[in-house]
Amino acid sequence: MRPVEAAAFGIAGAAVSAPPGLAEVAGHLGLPLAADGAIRLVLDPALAAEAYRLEITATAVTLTGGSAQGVFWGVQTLRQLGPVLPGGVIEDRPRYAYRSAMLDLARHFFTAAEIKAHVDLLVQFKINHLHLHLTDDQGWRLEIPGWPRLTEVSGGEGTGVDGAGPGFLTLSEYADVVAYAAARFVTVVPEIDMPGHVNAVQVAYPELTADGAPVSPRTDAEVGYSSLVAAKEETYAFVEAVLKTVADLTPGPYLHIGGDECLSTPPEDYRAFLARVLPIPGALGKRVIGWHEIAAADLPADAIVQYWRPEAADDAVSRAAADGNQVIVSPADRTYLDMKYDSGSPLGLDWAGHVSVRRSYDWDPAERLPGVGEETILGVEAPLWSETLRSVDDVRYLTFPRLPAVAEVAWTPQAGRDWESFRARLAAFGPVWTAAGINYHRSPEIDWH
Ligand code: IFG
Repeated sequence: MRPVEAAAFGIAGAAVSAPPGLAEVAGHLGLPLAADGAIRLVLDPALAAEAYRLEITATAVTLTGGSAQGVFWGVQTLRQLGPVLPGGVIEDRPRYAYRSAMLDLARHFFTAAEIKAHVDLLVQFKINHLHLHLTDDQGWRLEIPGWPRLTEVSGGEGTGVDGAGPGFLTLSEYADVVAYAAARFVTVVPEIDMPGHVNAVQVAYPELTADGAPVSPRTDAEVGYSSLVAAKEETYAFVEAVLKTVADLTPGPYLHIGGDECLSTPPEDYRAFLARVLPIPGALGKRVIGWHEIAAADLPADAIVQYWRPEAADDAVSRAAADGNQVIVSPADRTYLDMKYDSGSPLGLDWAGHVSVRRSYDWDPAERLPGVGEETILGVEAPLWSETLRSVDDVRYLTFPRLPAVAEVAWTPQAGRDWESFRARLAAFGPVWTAAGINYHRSPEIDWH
């Protein structure tokens, strides 16, 4: 922002003037509409879709966006600048197109209402994708017509790491979440994890195990012990039915098929399974995303590899990048919101070490993995796994304030980033989150207002 050019401008009591295409976005300001409103929303297709220009004088605010989405991001900035606005001009646009948060519904289920409330918080930091981890060993959280036991059994009582359950999204609840997110320019990315992390599938449908024998439900937090059977045709009937249902329900361009921690899948079976499954999202009109282990298989040209481990390098990911596959960067040692902040954190895990607010902020995705440079990176994601979560308050304790840090990594070019500047700006959110009843972690790294 240029130096203050005019006296402060008070938002309170102002009205908004907007063309018809921006009326819904104007609604997010929570101010009355008026043709002569002092806050003017303008569309300028010459700007990039997510870009905006905010011009504030003593008497007026002009917010111009490349699309309604760009104006919506400008609205978030306007809201952050607070009720009394400094004069000046901001011209802003995102570094990466894919700016995402993941929520694990499998280990602990969150309702549609809780997910929608989460979206309201994510958009304040211009996050534009919500990855929903819908299935895992402990629970299956999305109704699939024709496969009722997936939710009746594995979305029922006693499922999840907390053995709480029941919990699953009906088709209409999922559609409601997708629509709510889309109205806020957030694309839902559904994940059906396979061929590993499938104990919940095999509890519901024993015919999908190697010997057809029933398996017991699991409420512990172990990983890597389950696998679909690559040699069984029933496996692919199941996978095709599920992916078609999810694709039909999801307007967004992505379908995530997991692929992580398949420690019980022989490597040649893993590759054979992926050879048959990786093309399915494409056949359904979607782009496939997988955790980075899928780079061991032959990838469709537009497949996206999501890097998640803390190691400094991964040869298969570098090779996939060299072959032209795009990468989502979500290294556990920087972006995993389920990592403890420090040894005092009452929630979270620590297998990737402690992740302080500064550790979530002070890194460059383009320098994180050899062979994965700026042009290869589709974007950044902050996953939140729910093994240690029992409530929305728990979600918010681990999410805030590190999600804003990762969101700025995904939005702001490296040259514009600075830890001291970020921590000073973040401090202003303390009273806002407290007033909103948001259970954030009052990190000692920040001089909260
Ligand atoms: N790794 C597993 C998750 C979860 C996580 C907890 C991935 C891709 C550890 N897979 O992260 O299921 O258990 O931090």
